[in-house]
Amino acid sequence: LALESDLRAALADAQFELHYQPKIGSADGRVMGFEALLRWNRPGHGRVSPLEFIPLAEELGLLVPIGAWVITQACRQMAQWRDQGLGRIRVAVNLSPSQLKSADLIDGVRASMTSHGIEPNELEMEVTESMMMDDPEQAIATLNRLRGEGVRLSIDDFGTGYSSMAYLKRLPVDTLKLDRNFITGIDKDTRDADLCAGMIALAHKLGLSVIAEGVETEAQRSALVERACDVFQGYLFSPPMAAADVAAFLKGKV
Ligand code: G
Ligand code: G
Ligand code: NA
Ligand code: MN
Repeated sequence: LALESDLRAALADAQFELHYQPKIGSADGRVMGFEALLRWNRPGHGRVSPLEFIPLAEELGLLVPIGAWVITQACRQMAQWRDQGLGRIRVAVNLSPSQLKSADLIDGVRASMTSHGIEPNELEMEVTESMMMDDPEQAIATLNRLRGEGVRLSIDDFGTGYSSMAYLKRLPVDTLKLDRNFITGIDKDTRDADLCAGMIALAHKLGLSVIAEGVETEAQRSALVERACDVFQGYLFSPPMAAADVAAFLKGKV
């Protein structure tokens, strides 16, 4: 397959890039950090969305080395922003199931953080509930080790996974990210609104903060403020942007 051989060459040929989507504090509109989202500049095809290549990359075993690059690149970028005087900016990267199982994960994370002077709680990782399914004990052990390295953790796509509640009390996470599916109808559908309110109250009881993903409208934003959601992410504030645009974005916020 052309896609497969192209994907195998992409890492060595430096065709990957991270884009960054801001996370905005609900109380004051402050930028709390960014989520790093992978982009592939495939020769002859333009920019390819991860939806089109992540499943194949995972199947081919390429997401371990690609994911390691993502972690290193995020740390390098944080160091660059810091050295440019933008301050310490928190960045969250997405972890794949194979990465969570990889024996090299912890050492790689520690090496990336050390060589770029990343402090505890600056780097964040987003994991999904479905990543717990194969071997929950192993996954929880790895998450605890990541936490021990000073990595913040959040549960991505919360509420869509299998057996969410069972793991909530055992996962060493800081944040729940409410899946976009609950946010879409929050200003119109009372069931979505009640689900969000319930999940937010539950998270707060457990000492976790809550991010709403996919916030696109002012009506959704205010429905979420009313239900005490802590942080927002979505096109209402900004789509994911190139690293070079982050400085201007932050300037526009002050
Ligand atoms: O912007 P968006 O199209 O970027 O992302 C689509 C999907 O790809 C999302 O589910 C997102 O979590 C996933 N994704 C984006 N970047 C990465 C990455 O670096 N690693 C992994 N494992 N998934 C990613
Ligand atoms: O699975 P994960 O939550 O990491 O996926 C993030 C995905 O959501 C990325 O593809 C990102 O580009 C996309 N995204 C971010 N903000 C919005 C939004 O406001 N609306 C929609 N429809 N997608 C969004
Ligand atoms: Na994510
Ligand atoms: Mn998500």
